[in-house]
Amino acid sequence: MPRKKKEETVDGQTAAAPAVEAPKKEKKPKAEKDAEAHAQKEKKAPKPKKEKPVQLPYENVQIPEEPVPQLKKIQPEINIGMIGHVDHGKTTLVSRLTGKWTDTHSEEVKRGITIRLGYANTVFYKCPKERGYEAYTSAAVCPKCGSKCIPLRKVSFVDAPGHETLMATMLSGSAIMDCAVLMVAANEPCPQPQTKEHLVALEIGDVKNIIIVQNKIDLVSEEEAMKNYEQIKAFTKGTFAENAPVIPMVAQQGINIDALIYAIETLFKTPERDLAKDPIMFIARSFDINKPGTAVDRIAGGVLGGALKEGMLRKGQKVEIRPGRKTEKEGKTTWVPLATEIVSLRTGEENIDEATPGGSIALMTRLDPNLVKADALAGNLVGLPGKLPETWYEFDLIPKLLERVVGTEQEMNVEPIKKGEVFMLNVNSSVTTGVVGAIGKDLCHVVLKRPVCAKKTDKITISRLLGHRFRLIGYGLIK
Ligand SMILES: Nc1nc2c(ncn2[C@@H]2O[C@H](COP(=O)(O)OP(=O)(O)OP(=O)(O)O)[C@@H](O)[C@H]2O)c(=O)[nH]1
Ligand SMILES: [Mg+2]
Ligand SMILES: [Zn+2]
Repeated sequence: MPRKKKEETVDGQTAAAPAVEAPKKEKKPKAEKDAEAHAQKEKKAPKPKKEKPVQLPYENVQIPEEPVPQLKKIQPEINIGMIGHVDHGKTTLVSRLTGKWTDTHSEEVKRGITIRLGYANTVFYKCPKERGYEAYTSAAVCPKCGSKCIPLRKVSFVDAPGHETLMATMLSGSAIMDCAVLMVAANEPCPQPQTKEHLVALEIGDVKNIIIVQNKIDLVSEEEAMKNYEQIKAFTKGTFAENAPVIPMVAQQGINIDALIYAIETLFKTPERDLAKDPIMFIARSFDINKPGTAVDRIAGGVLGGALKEGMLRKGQKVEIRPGRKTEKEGKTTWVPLATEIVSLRTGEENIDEATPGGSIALMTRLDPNLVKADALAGNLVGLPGKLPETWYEFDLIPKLLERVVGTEQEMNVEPIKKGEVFMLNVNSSVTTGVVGAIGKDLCHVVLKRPVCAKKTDKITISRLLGHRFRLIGYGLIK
């Protein structure tokens, strides 16, 4: 049975949307979920079989001497997006794969939806005894036979929100995704509006390596599941997702999770990163870690959390933050770049000396903690002094519009751009709004509310206010 549609709005994402009290969705508290998940695991895992001398199914696999070799790399190698329509099971699947429930924000728990981007890492392993896809797991000890597994790779999931008002967040997440899993719930007709809108966002962002998960097959008959599968195939036909595998799953119970991990390990290769490039980090969060009343000489500098898009960052490096701090001078608002130094670097719970792209990282800096409070620097970029892309307060945009608005319940045609209309623009994990000024042939002038840093080759996604919500209508390049 399809779930009731959620209609709440979320602050900061839809400037013009009225704030409506959110209906609560019954989502189980984490502890209960974990306990359930655990019980489920115990039920599912067959008793370890008696060891008998079997021929190894893979010639190259060596059963490791104890202890099992550990992965050398502390940082995840790849960012896998988790995308799709609201409620289709993205966070549930991430938690199944990583053991982490990423919806921890109090609003998220209350509303039962994802609001912020969630990051969760895991290591994928291969059991030396199982055959084919059944050998793949995210457990160090094989849940099927109890063997010690061989670690393959550390990966990071970027869990995007599916709610229609949270496209800005999804778009900032897509800026760091290397590939993605598209979740489609089998108990609703496919495609739902954000199934389409997220797929378009990936296409614009050039994230073209995807796997489709057909989730919640426990809620439908085999016949309905097949009908839904045909809908998925018809929907992706002719798009970049046409040949993506479709894996039927019950994320809640981890059914077919081995097949998904196998597909990820086979299809989502670690991207080759050019570490010699100038680093660009997207700031997603910024905060002050000092307790009130900390002695002046013990105050720690501001902390910046986010993801490295390209290049490397090292401990001790001098860095610049752009667009920087908002300042008012003689009635004029400008943004001034900030300069600081990386005191230390962390990924997950571990300190590292240098960071490469993959997963989320945190930089401890010498910034005045007052500058970073309450995510004040979210949307900024970190890079080497003088090496970040230009800061734009206004620009001429060459728009490439879609034919149809796909994120609405009823698709509609994308009307031409009008002078005076307000756009939401996303680029490099940051979001701003802009007002359209003069319109020329194949371009329009846009004055931004907050400046953004972008190269001329960066695609800037354009969303238009339709009704109360911003809907993706295309992208543009700065002329
Ligand atoms: N029956 C069934 N329910 C599931 C399955 N996977 C997830 N659910 C339930 O579906 C609801 C939504 O799951 P979430 O993981 O929060 O969905 P989501 O896609 O992350 O939602 P948003 O982040 O808000 O877009 C929860 O109540 C889950 O327990 C499944 O395989 N079968
Ligand atoms: Mg979620
Ligand atoms: Zn095994």
